Amino acid sequence: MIDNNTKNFFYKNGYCVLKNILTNVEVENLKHGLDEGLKKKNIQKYDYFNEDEKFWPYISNKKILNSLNFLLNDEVFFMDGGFTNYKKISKDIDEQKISWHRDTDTAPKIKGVVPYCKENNFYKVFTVMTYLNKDLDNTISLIPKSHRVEYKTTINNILRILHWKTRNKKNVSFIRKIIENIISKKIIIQTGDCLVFFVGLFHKAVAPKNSGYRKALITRYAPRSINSENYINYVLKNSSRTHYSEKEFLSFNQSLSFINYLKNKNIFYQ
Ligand SMILES: O=C(O)CCC(=O)C(=O)O
Ligand SMILES: [Fe+2]
Repeated sequence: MIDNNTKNFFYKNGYCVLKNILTNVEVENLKHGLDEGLKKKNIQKYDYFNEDEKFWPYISNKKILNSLNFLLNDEVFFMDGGFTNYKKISKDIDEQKISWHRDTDTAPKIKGVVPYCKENNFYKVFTVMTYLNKDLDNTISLIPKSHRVEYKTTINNILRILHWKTRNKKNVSFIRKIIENIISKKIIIQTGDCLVFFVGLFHKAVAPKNSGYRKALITRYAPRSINSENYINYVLKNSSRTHYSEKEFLSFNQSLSFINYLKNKNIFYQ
């Protein structure tokens, strides 16, 4: 399904797109599940997949798991994930208030540990994202190569910090636009396809041209390594996300059957 060129691109740039992972029917079912789940709770973002079996086959989707295993030359395990249903990200919010983030940003940086570690020059935990709207252009902005430790000392990173520091400063929006054009790349993800990226890669949502809710499934996987240990024991502990094997998590509805499901699919991290 994916070839060695894609693999090389992935290590070099920090991301790749897995084509044709979901059928139209699967997308529609997931979209329906997401709507129902969120309506019940009246929220826009939800982190507990355990409560809704409809998402379990997606988490253990063979095409995704095989692709990740091929990309990493290793076997991956499920780390965490959730779904979001953001109302139109307005152009105003996008251009003035948002700058790029890493998916490890919920935890404070620790030298040599987060978002890198002494053993690798990138953090070996991965985000898989898929969008469920057919009516929106699901655009995401990425900073290629920003997953690598060398990125810290580049001019590109200085420009990124400037962009971050000038959030909400209307009078420099022209300069911010120029920085965007220089350092980032916008890609549109088609429904049915999945974007995979290193959690250390800087990314940000881009306002769609048309309006609507932006429905996304975000899951994270990792092979067993010092980084996955750190991710579970440190990053997730410092974020609003909870690891599914924790005691607290087990008190949630359906958690035990979810864990058994993951064990059965050989993606339970223990
Ligand atoms: O919706 C998107 O495109 C990005 C979402 C994201 O990066 C996140 O929730 O961490
Ligand atoms: Fe993110």
